Amino acid sequence: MAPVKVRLYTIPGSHPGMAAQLMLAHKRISYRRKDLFPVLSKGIVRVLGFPRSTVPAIKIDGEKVQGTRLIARELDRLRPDPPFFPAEPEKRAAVEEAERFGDEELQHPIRQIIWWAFRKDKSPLLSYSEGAKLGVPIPLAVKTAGPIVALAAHTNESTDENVRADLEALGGLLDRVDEMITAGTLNGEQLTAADFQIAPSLKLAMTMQDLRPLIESRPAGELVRRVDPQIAGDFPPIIPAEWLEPLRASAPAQAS
Ligand SMILES: N[C@@H](CCC(=O)N[C@@H](CS)C(=O)NCC(=O)O)C(=O)O
Repeated sequence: MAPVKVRLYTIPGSHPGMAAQLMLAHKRISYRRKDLFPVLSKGIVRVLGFPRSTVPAIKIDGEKVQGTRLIARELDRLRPDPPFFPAEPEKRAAVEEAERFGDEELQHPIRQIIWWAFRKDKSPLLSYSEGAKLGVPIPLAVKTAGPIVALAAHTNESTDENVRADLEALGGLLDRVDEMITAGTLNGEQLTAADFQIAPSLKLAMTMQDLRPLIESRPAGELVRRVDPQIAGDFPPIIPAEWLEPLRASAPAQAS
């Protein structure tokens, strides 16, 4: 296998960024990681020549690949073993649908909720920056993060109204994850691109003390423990109790 030179551009704590790191590790591809500041990342990845403004973005031997789903396919092409998708067409279609769900339906509400929380309270930011390589002292970066947090919350439309709606819908999204686990599409014998897509979103949500107990006891929590996305952070309770009511009500009954 010819060695490849891989450079990953991400943001500390980014859940899709963690998906890319998990996929690279699964394929045993070594890479150099460049952490970017949220919001500023948008301009930087464009200046680097990527077609869109999002991370993860990777350069593989100079070739630019952006977005978790494209990255999964490119890594699978480069290193077919272990595969990210089942060979059997029906099973592959189910995994691809799970991966799409993770990317298009689960990823963004979690992003909106976490930026909403940081806008209310920046003090937990330091815990999320563990291991970050931003090129400046992390305590300084955190201290001066106010405008970046405000902009990130604004561009992600992390309004009270949207976050309340996200929390109302979250129980249904978690049910979908649990169903896909029960069906063997997620957390099956071999981990797939869908597991690597979904587990980091769940993990980021579980950094919030408000959400952690409502996820960790589900099958979704088992998936997170197995995949073990390295997203640091601990957010003390901040979500109004009434906003959590629908999610609490939708939680599966605990076995006694
Ligand atoms: N859903 C895409 C995009 C990921 C995404 O939106 N990443 C965020 C950070 S978590 C970002 O780069 N936001 C900047 C922007 O929206 O321009 C993927 O899975 O690659």
